[in-house]
Amino acid sequence: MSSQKVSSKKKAVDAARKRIQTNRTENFNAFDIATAIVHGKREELAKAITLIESENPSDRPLAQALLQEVKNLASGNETLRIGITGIPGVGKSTFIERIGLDMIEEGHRVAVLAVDPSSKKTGGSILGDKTRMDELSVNPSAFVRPSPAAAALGGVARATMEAVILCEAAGYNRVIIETVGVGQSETSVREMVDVFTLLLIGGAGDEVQGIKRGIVEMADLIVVHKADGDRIDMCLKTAQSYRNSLHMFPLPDGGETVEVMTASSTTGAGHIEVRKQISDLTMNWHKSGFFMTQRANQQSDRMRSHAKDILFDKKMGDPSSQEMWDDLSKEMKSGKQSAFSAAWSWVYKNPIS
Ligand SMILES: Nc1nc2c(ncn2[C@@H]2O[C@H](COP(=O)(O)OP(=O)(O)O)[C@@H](O)[C@H]2O)c(=O)[nH]1
Ligand SMILES: [Mg+2]
Repeated sequence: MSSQKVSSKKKAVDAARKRIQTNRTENFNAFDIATAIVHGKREELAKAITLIESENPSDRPLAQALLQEVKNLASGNETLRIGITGIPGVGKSTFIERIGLDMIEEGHRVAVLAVDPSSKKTGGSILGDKTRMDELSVNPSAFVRPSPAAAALGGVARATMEAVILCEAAGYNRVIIETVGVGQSETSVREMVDVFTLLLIGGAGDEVQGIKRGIVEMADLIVVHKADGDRIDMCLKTAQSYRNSLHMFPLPDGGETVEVMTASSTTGAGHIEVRKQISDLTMNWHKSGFFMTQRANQQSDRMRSHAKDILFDKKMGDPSSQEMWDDLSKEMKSGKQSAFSAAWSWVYKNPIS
């Protein structure tokens, strides 16, 4: 190695060492919490998730420092993020409990998170009924976290994605996210998982299930659920009709056919097949490179959305901007300006010409 190269390498090492040292002193708490998380301390993980869910702006610097420390320390082992969606009552929680326990039996560690933007309104959470995940939530290889209480979907989605990162750093190599089927929440979960699974009820049409066509198109895998007892035939028929209609859709970006399967979480029927399909999809995506491409694209999208938030907050931080916001907002409400033109004027301090 030339002496020039040696000296530039030494400089890089010195710089890295200095960075670590400053992080240790300035963000001592973050470093300690991150270390505890990486060592699998559940209590610290739960506390850290509470911190990242906080809507208090003064908690953000520590939350960000913590996420950065976790990133520096985490092993980077392979993980899989699975999204489960479907209308309330379709059996998502029951399905997740069974698939979670089966994954643990296969040697995985499983974290379960929820995206439920309605939880603040109803005062509850979709995972609040722990009886449905009572076995999983006490399993030492599982971490079950109820929905964050943040009101706006944006806040819930950001907190959930950050919770995924923390759970993975804590060694949970399978992260399952449950979402209620209300409009935008599916889209935001789609953007944070590798495999997006839609649960359907046999015998009920799309309209009855409140399923929008767009959601069917987002799915990597469809499971007609509660296929047990006298519902089996109906579920098989529903599965067939979805298979027929999916022929008309283009293949998803990953290039793999969307399988429509039937399963019961009461009897366990179909669960082996569902797990196999999830692992086949993942394996094929790893081979084709789609797995990493999708994650990279998801990260770029998040960077963009963080940048939007940061820019907005930065501008709002200026008192004169805030005043202007209030004035424009009054004008808009009185019908003098459209929402777009008010926003434009606020950003450019000039009306649209
Ligand atoms: N027959 C049958 N009932 C189920 C199955 N899975 C869940 N259930 C029942 O469906 C109801 C709703 O389940 P839950 O998991 O809370 O649904 P979620 O709202 O989608 O999370 C509960 O009463 C479950 O016991 C299943 O595979 N077969
Ligand atoms: Mg549920």
